[in-house]
Amino acid sequence: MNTDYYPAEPYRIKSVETIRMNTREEREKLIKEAGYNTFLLNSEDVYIDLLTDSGTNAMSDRQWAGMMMGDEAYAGSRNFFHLKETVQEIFGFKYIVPTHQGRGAENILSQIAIKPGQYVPGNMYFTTTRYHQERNGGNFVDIIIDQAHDASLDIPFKGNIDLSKLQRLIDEKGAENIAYVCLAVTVNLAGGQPVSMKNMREVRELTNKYGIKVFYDATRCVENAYFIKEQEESYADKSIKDIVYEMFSYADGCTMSGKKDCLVNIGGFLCMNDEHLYNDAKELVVVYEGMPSYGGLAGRDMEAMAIGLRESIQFEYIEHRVKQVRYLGNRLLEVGIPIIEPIGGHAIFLDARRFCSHLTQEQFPAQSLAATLYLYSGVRSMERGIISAGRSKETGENHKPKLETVRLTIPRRVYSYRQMDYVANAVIHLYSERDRIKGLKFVYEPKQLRFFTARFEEI
Ligand code: PM9
Repeated sequence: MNTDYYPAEPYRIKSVETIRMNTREEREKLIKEAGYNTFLLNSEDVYIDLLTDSGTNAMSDRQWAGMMMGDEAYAGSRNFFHLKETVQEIFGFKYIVPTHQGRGAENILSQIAIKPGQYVPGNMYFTTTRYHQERNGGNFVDIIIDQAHDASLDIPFKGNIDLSKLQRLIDEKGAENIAYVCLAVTVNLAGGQPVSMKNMREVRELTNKYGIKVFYDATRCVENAYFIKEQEESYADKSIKDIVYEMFSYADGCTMSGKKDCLVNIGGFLCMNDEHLYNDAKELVVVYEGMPSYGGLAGRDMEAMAIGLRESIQFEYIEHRVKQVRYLGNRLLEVGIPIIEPIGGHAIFLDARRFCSHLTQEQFPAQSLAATLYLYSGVRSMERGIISAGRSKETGENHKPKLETVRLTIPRRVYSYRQMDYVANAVIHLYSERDRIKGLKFVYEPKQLRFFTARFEEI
């Protein structure tokens, strides 16, 4: 792999948004007021915003032009048909139900495809996905390969499903008690790690034997396709479009947060091939989102999503995207900063266990590291560790994930390499003073998805 090659931006900039750096004294006050939770900071108080790559994309001139072509009819908008044709062509599914964002699709899928008490195996959990599965009586079971939980292990396709874990679950619980396999491409909380085509094919073969459905979380599927092209034998000469198509040929459907790989600021959808499931989904989409031809979105948003999806499968775009993330990661690795390896598709994950080795996991090292990075530099990041993992629905105890990380998430087409340098220098400086990072405790703990709104104070 040639990691030293960082392509220049395959776009030029015609609209800019000014960002401002505040003082350390101001930030000290602001992060305290925000309860040491970076989600509770105002965006205007942030210099470089790496909280998330969700909905933070810069849209192209063509997407903005498409916004002006919005057909805002209540039913049967032409933009829906454009989106439907685009998704059918790129993913190959028969049916598509638009939703306001990814979790809208997860809500509907979980309700129509899970019977209370059933198991939902997946390649590591995602917060909103698992929440909807559990809310509908499902039991999430992590069947990702063990190596995915080891931050420093540098092996390809660390998002793969462990087929023996899946087989064991089928043998122990019975195929009829498995709602479906939820396969995320890429795996966000494992560090944006991809799944190989071989693994997707094998999961399909195994589930076919038992008649078990497979739904993909397609959120970052184009990034996954890039890794397949770069690292999997026999895919080097295939187009990203062909790789994406083959990936989804091994699935029965998918949920999609368009806010990531569809290059938009809002939107999502649910896809499937099964007509009965589609009819069930249509009945629910009118309850939670809107007509099946808009699903909580304006016509213009569906148009921007259709155009963005096509742009995201352009090789020049996705190569630059993945390499820019890799640039930041390699700057940190060069000087020995502990991060999840290999570098994934959408973010760099600082390994807070090693970064803050003076703190225990119960002292919330990743939460504190994210807050302190903001204090030092105005860079906003996000905790992805014990706080995000939440509590077990059975025991009420904290889930204690092996990966205790801070995510520096790179928005698409937004920041320059020079801004990545600023971030790298800030992290390197903080690393040299890491023993000053203090532990935190809850002062407010929400019952669900607590990372969004929890508040903390220093121990
Ligand atoms: N991901 C992220 O920042 C935004 C919510 S958490 C701050 O990573 C996957 C793999 C996601 C995801 C959102 C969703 C939900 C599903 N699957 O945010 O509802 O990364 O569009 O999508 C976020 P929505």
